[in-house]
Amino acid sequence: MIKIRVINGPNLNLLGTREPEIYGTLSLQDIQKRLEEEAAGYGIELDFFQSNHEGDIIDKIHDARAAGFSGIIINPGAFTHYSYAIRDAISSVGLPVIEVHLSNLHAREEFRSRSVIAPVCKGQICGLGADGYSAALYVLQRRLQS
Ligand code: CA2
Repeated sequence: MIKIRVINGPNLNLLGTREPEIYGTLSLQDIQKRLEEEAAGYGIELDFFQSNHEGDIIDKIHDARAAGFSGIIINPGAFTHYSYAIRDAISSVGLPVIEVHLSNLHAREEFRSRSVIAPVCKGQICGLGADGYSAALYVLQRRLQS
């Protein structure tokens, strides 16, 4: 069975508690449940992870290949804009990675429109709320199952 790892970065554990106009009303647990249902429909196993710590996120990326994952969906949170360490981990893992953001990075503060992660990913989805995760899962399963 194909396995996909979903990694969420700092502060995303607070989803659904504040700033619903930017991030929507779903909690991270809601998003996880939805994605797990969709993954089950595709016959895919999902590992859903959130951390506020850069090193823990890097460890999950490093470990993904050995643990049998075929692809990664990542919302690196604010690390998106400055973590060369996460970027290096992604470029060394040798798995397809899709970057997802709930909000439209290009409609916000200028610093958010730059991702240091996007160049080492297959693609970036932003501004579509929780549907962005579903879109990333759809694309990965389509590519991995063909
Ligand atoms: O739009 C996204 O998904 C972001 O990755 C979310 C990050 C932000 O730093 C990125 O620029 C874009 C922040 C997530 C913080 O989420 C909160 C949700 C509710 C209350 C407080 C924070």
